[in-house]
Amino acid sequence: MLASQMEKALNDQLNAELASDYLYLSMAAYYESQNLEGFAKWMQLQAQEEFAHAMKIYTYIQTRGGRVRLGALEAPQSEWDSPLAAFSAALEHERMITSRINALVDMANAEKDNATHQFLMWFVAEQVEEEESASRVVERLKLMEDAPGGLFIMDRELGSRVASAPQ
Ligand code: OFO
Repeated sequence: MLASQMEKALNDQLNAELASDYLYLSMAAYYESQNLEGFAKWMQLQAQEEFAHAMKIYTYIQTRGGRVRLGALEAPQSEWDSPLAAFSAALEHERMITSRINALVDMANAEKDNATHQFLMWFVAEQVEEEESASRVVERLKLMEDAPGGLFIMDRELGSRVASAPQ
């Protein structure tokens, strides 16, 4: 059985993952508007991953006899100054999610909730990947800021992303 404080915090994280889904879908739409379809596809797949993260938490709350309660989602930002600005915002967002996950781990430890601690370890590892993949794109975009041709090469590369297998 989940302690009520933990249940509430996991529901909040479920909401944050759905907000991530919504944000990345908004970024996908922004890249579509810039005719960067590869970037848009990357963001659409990222949005799908975020939905899968949300469902992982949904299932865990249910499995532990908790109650899922969905909260409101704010409208995400829809415009950015440049392709780099949007990806930098994605990286910042992932850093924020990482700190949320770390706070959840601290709470699970404080409550001696070993099952939730173990559950969250998947998210700890996932956040390393999430930050690394966003950061790699940001760094490359910075390098090619004065060479717009590079943007189209990157667009092709990002468009080759494939959906990751459900975990
Ligand atoms: Fe769910 O990892 Fe991104 O936000």
